[in-house]
Amino acid sequence: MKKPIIGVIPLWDEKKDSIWMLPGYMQGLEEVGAVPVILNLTISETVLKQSVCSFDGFLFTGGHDVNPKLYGQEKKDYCGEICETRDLMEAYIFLEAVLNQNKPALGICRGIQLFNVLLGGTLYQDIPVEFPGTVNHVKGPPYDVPAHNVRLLSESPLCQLLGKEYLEVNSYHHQGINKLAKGLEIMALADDGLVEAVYMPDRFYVWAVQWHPEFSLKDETSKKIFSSFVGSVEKSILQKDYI
Ligand SMILES: [Mn+2]
Repeated sequence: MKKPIIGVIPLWDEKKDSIWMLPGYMQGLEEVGAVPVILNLTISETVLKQSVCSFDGFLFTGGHDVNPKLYGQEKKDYCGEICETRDLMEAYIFLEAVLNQNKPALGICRGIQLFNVLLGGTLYQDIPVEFPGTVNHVKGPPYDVPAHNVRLLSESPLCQLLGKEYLEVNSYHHQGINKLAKGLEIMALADDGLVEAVYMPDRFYVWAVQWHPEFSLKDETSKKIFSSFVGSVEKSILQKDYI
């Protein structure tokens, strides 16, 4: 069988005027049987339209803060840098590929925040300011070590996948979900109540996590998350072939 080809949203370095990529995203996908391809950072509708058709699934990577305008708020001083091109490009791909064509998608860090905003939810622009609590979500390097616990909701597909109720995760995010969007269901919560994983029950496969499995590829959990995504992409290809 042809390996699934996954479009990976590029990272953007404004200072270097460069797109770039963390190898963990690519390795994480490749190790479980996919062919990952870094997309161009573009808002060309022609290119995006063809990308949506050509790729079997999409990985929404970490990165810049989502523009608060998209959830009806002014950008506060403590909000981080934004990347308007990413906001536009990812909104297009999410709408066309995920919502209209039901293609599988995995969101990581910015990915979970973006999905929530595009579906009508809001974010904390800075967790330490707007949602201070007992859990440190903004842990510095090294990024592959656990930072805090999450509780997996027992009926959630993530809990079923991992077969446990508690998980230690890394944490390298200063924003997070405030108002949860309609259409998303919670799969994991931190001890302070912050949403750490979600999915869309009415889509073939849309999962997102607030932590970084791409930094912890040696963990079985991270491998299982990438594997469940790529497995669902394979299944979606088979289903289309039979229709
Ligand atoms: Mn966290």
